[in-house]
Amino acid sequence: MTSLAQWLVAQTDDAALASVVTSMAAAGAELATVLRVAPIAGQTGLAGHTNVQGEAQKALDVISNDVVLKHLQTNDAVSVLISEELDEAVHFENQGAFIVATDPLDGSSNLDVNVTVGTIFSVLKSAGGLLQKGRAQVAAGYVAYGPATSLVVRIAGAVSVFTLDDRGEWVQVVAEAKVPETSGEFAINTARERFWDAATLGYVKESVAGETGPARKRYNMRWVGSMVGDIHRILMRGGIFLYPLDSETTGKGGRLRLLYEANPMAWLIEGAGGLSTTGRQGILDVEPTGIHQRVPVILGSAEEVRRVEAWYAKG
Ligand code: P6P
Repeated sequence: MTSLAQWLVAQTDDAALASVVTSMAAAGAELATVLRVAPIAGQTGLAGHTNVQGEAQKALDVISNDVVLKHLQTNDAVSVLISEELDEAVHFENQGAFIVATDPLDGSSNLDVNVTVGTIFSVLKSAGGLLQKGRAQVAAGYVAYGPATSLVVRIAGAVSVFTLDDRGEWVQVVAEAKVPETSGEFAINTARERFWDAATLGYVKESVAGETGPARKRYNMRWVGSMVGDIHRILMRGGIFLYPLDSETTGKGGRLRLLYEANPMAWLIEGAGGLSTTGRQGILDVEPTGIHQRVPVILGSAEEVRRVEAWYAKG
């Protein structure tokens, strides 16, 4: 079985870039051990609790951010950390060649009910500055803390999947992940239907119509409520994830964050043969205006994304 270290050597001759992925993988492995026993330690996804010792409870979001920060600030290849948990970017003293943008614990509201959560990361060259289009990414990945702990990462081309073994080592389980071109599964929070635009409504109604509608195939719906959980399912067996702009999120630009949720996930999905769009343009082509900018996110199996794009093209 190929190890992460062996895979990295084959993927890039840039040892500094490889070390950034190694640092994020190490942070993920450490977080897996924390999350696995969090309920016993009296830790949940919510701040304000006191743990079994009656100590002030740090939210696991903050703990996760601290773990990522610890692993990156000791890596000379990293110059800046952008994190969902930090209002401002953290500029490290060294002049590392790379910037890391991360959501240290995406979906943390699911921790109380033991549903898959994840750590998402995006790697950019420091020379390009904090606000670069997603297409400029040089690496991206996520750790999914589920029944197994999975690391999904892309550097040069292929998207590879690793599983954390019982020795704490990452073992490759999929050399080149491929998002199936077609799918009969869509992921959207249907409770938001009253806020949807015509394109989203049209696509979902077509899908729900199944064999009786223009799609002429049966669909199923899945919504984990944790982006990493939904995206991993789509990466492994196809589907489409939609968090579109709607009448409630339009003032904020969307729900999900561009730099450390939409861009890394879009780069991974496209690297595995899928597509991504905001509905109006490719996610990876969005010109960032701020480190916590939000965007609409539609990504997954190419055929399904094209159907959504066709609805948007109708205007
Ligand atoms: P909703 C989790 O809070 C998150 O940011 C993503 O991980 C997830 O896909 C989405 O929000 C869930 O949103 O509106 O269904 O709670």
